[in-house]
Amino acid sequence: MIRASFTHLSSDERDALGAAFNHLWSNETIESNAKLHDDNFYNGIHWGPAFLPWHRDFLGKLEIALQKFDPTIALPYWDWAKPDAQDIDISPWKEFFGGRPNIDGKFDHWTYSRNTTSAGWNLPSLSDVVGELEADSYLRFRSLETGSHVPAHTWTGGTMASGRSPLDPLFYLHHCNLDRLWAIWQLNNPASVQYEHTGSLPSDSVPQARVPIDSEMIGGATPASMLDHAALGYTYQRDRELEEAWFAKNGTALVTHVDPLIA
Ligand SMILES: [Cu+2]
Repeated sequence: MIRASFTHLSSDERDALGAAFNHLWSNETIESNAKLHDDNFYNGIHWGPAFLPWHRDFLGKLEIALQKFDPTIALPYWDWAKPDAQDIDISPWKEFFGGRPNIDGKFDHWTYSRNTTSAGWNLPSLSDVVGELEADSYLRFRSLETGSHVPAHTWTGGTMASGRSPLDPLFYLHHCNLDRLWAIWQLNNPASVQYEHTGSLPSDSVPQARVPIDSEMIGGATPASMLDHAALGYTYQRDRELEEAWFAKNGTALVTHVDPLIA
């Protein structure tokens, strides 16, 4: 499956995605995701090395659940560094996610809330993303947990800024974009150590998130089993704007997708 940018979905694809998400709301998968995430918020899934592989596993399980309902679905990503993705009260965001008041979207009956304004937060820019992708080690790259990861939660506000953030469908598209950036970092740094639980960042405040590569994270997956996204059954769409922004700054090529034959 190829995970695409939300803004690139056709209206039929959006309808299918909305129906599948609503199925997971009805069967309480969304509620159990919110509970799992909230219960373990300070227990090994954030503020440490396991942040990226744990969320990759969490999204992978969600995507499989969506596909059980409709096998044609791939989880899309919220490419918040692009100008057409920085306002959720315009099309196609509004009619899907309901905008900030969560009205007239596909999830009006869900129980998440959002702030009425961005409260002064800005979503990351392409140049912020390029800067994060310049990291020369897993340790430095995973500092995006306190970088690009934060604004989509706080800019959206409400439920998204809480431990129960998986109650807002935007959560999954936001984390899908982070997962995509991790995949891009991996594709461009194949010679780097791909995961290390040693080494620390100032934000490493949860010892349980220092999961060794072959040990189980919350939910049972190991970091090792999460390192090859293509082996997990999905890839990402090519991102030419990001490639161009990288080239303009670094003068070298950035690979943004696995298969150069797939545009
Ligand atoms: Cu999280």
